[in-house]
Amino acid sequence: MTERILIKNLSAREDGPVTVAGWVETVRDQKKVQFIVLRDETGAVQLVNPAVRELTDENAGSAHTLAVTETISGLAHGTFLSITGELKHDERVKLGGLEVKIGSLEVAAEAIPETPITSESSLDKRMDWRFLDLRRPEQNLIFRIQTTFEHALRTYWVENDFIEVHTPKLMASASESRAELFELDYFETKAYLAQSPQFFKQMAQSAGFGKIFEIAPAFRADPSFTSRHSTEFTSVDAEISWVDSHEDVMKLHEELLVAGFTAVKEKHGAAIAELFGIDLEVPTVPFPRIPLAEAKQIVADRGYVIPRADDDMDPEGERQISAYVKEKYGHDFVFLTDYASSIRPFYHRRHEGDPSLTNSYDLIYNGTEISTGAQREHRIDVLIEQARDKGMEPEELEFYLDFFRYGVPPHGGFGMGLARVLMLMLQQQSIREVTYLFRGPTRLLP
Ligand code: AMO
Repeated sequence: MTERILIKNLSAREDGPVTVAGWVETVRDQKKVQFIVLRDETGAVQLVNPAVRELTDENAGSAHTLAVTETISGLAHGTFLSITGELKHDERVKLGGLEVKIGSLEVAAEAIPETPITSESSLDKRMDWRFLDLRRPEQNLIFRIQTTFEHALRTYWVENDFIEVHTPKLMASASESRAELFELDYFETKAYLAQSPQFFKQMAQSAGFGKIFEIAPAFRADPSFTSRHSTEFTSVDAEISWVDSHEDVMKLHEELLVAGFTAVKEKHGAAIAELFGIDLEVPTVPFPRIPLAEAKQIVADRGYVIPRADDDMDPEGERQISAYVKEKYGHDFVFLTDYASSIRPFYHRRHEGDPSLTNSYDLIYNGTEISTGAQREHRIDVLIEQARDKGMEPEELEFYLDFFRYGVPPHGGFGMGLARVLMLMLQQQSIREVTYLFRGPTRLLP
């Protein structure tokens, strides 16, 4: 293992010998001196080499230095190298106030000189060369933030007695709807890629697990090319027993988000401000809650009429209601609640006195949906009736209905798109920017 010092730790070290390793960001090859900006996963540092261009009588012992100079002259952008040299703090150096004078240099992996992408390249082109695109500090930060965010959620869950489950992604039936379903050959039969862990989250309630979570891939055969859809995404899911209504699920949801945002702000707040120009806000609880019907009215009063009146909020409606909530409550989040049964899946519990409405919500963050949650229907006879009502044959759902035949306590939960949270948190234009490797209708590579 190369003994190396992370570049971010150099500033705290005293002047003296160090080894650093990373890839070449720039080379300035001047007549008398050469500069390399070397980057690793934590930062960038200037390396300097007094150029020895030819061997003379005076520098007869400098064959090694001559070789280093020649190597640097031939370095391509992106080449991985490690160097050992002398660290020197010098406030005149713009980059971090320090530089390392190269003693020895080892090229670990050469890059070909043609750079396929530049800062001007299109998003699609950058996706073609994602591994190079990911070398940018902004990209590196995104995945550090994702790590911190997920860790904070897990810490919350572990401290609150949740069990982590890993549910299968190969299924015998659809989990959300027959639309947007990937079907594949599975030996003598067909299988489907899980659109959500929905049924297995609910199964855990019958298994007596009480509170569970999962962070895992979900698949949707969605042919659209929007900035917020992918055919494979990471779904953050939780499900808990003994809820009285969707209100209990919303409480859990907002507490979790506060835990996640607090951790991200603490650890990366300064870097987010520096690289994205954003002063990240940790949301306050409770998040505003607005019944969907009321939200549509608010949006209509602002002059935007959702094209199909009985439909879900559309993207423009989501932007409008978020703008309203920001103006009125100064909040970036809003729960839209009590969706119509007609636009919700059969497993959502309906209102006691009004079965046209459900105990459900969507969570909107800065103008875009990041999550759906609900109390579930746990009474088998009502559940079967609701499935029929949606044109489903209970026979197709036997394995699922069996959970309820043996008892499932009242429960509820939510599913949240991880990339959507990151995209909106960091004000990115597309989930492609915050997805390690995006999958869409025309993208299966790299
Ligand atoms: P829903 O279908 O609304 O609900 O999905 C939950 C959340 O997952 C994210 N999401 C997506 N992200 C990227 N690309 C997609 N194609 C995509 N589709 C969904 C969104 C969305 O809000 N079983 C329910 C959840 C539950 O009730 O527990 C479900 O899957 O952020």
